[in-house]
Amino acid sequence: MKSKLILAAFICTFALSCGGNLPAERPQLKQLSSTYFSSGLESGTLSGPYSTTQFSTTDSDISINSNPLYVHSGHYSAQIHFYICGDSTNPACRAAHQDDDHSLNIWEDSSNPLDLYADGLSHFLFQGYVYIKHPEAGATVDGIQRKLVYMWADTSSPGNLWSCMLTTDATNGVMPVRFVVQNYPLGGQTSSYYTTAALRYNTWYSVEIEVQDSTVTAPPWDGLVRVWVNGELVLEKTQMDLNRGQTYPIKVWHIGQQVDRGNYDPVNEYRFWDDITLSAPTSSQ
Ligand SMILES: [Ca+2]
Repeated sequence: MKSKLILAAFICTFALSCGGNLPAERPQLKQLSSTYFSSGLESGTLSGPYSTTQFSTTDSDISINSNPLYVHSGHYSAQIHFYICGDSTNPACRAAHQDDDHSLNIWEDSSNPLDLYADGLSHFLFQGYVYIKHPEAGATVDGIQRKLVYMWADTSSPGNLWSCMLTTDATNGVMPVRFVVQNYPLGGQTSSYYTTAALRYNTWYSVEIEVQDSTVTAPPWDGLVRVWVNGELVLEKTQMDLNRGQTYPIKVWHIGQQVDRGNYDPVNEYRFWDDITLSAPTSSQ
């Protein structure tokens, strides 16, 4: 109990909004009984057992890892390498403010050839385990924004878009995790964000994100977000205008995307994911 109190105090140090009476149980999770996607990467390839196409398999910076140091369970995990060189005189190092985008992708969009399931989910639970390896020697450690999971409502219809994400910054080796809502997927206006927990390098974390879109297009909103880290509920926001008054559900989950630097600091680091699951209430099918 004492450790939980310490954790809660630590989380509230970073939190913009600490809910106070967070429920001990997670009844909402039990309702999310329909599994749309689940993989522990145990096929040993990026063509997971549930689909040969949902994972990005053409990105040379994403590979299968078999080093047990970086496997959460079983024999394999997914490894993502983020790299941006830091020489301002070398065009290959690109801009000072530069992102590097790599992600495992789960698609739920009938307009996309990778789609296998429904045309988006308005209520879902994403679960996965992430390990952020300490940046390699010579690479910058702090000052990097790292998106963990970037979720988009649509990828093809400007004006019909919204997105949300779990992202981190880094200071002195600590990475506060923020849940962010945007009204546009690609660098759009950030409408709200909430700090949740803090991660450290070289540690596996269970990350769970429940999102339920607002069912109305005008206030009072009824959107819902819950985030758990290592099973602890670290964010619960209700009555949210999540989907910006629109009715478009989330259609793509970018897992791992991205790193984003603000200057010419060199980026060279690895991130690992394992045991990824996406589920939804049966009624959402
Ligand atoms: Ca595994």
